[in-house]
Amino acid sequence: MILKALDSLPRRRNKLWKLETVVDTESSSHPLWNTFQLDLEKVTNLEGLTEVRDSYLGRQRGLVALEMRKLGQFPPSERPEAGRVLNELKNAVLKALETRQTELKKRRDESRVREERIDTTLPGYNFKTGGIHPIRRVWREMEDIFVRMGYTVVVGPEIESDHYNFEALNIPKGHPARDDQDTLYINDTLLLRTHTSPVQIRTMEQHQPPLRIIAPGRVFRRDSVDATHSPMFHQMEGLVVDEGITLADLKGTLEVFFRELFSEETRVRLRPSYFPFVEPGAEVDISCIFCGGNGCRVCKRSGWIEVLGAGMVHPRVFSMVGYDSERYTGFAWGMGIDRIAILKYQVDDMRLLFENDIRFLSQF
Ligand code: 2NL
Repeated sequence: MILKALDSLPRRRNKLWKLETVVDTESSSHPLWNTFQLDLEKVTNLEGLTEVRDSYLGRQRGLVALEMRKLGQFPPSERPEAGRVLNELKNAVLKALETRQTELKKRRDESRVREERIDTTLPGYNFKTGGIHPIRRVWREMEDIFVRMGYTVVVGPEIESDHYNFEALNIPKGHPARDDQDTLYINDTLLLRTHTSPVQIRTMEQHQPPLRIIAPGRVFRRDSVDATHSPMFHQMEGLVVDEGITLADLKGTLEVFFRELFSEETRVRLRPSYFPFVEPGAEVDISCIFCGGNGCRVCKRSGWIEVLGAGMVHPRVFSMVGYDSERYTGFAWGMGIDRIAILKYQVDDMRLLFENDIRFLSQF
């Protein structure tokens, strides 16, 4: 193998010719050499190369082997020379095949690298991520506002006793609120809580005033499902107990809360109402968050939207948890988280909140 002096070679795009092209391969003067070279030139892949190798170097039918067998027909004086030429042919063929094989392998590897290359600049797969359910979003926002005002979040069991759900809240046996029609009973004494008030009762039993707590959670009623009812919904109750707490504290607290939740313009009004566990009791309205109080479809032209029930804790409730009702007063309220979510996102059917249809949920 002879390498030509590099500077004697033609240049192409400032690059040297590939070394293979300047290798002065072994050659042969045998007539088969030319046909072999022509065959070799036609080869474009490794499979084709194997065919050419077999047809020339195959032990039985290979053209070189056939020539070897013909050696005996030469006159003895010419045999050594004919043998040498044939050997030279065989070596040249071997060498050329080897060179071509190296080239073809390299070409195959290069094209595989090209074809199988991974384009790391392509954008990734766009997979769907979960979102926060609208009820949970509102729940968190409401919690955040009260926590910033110094409240503590308390939780308790969803399965309650008759005592904590009703008795301790001044709802005696025979009271309409205890009706089997409304409450999901498990047995004579156990039931699914109908509000989160029992959590507040339990907290009062374990902590002395002053107390500032909110109790969010799932509550259950024996209701059929329709656009405005669900047997399971979410409630948040609040309770403040200290010396000198008045109804004005309740109103001020709710004003701060709703101005934070909706807008600075929101007004709050209390209308007298009745709940067994408060006295006095009130229904609380806010000025319509859609029309600002001018009257629209949502507030049914009244300018007000009812959002919760509240009142001053009944002295009997305090006595039952062992608080001195002469020394302490407190306010309490309860509101539906689902109802606030429906208002805030203008959902017209409560069932959307519980069906978990991805077309609905993915909008949040
Ligand atoms: C409503 C009414 C209300 C309370 C809940 C309460 C809790 C204790 C003591 C006194 Cl421990 N009251 N909670 C008070 C008034 C109303 O909820 O309509 N909620 C959706």
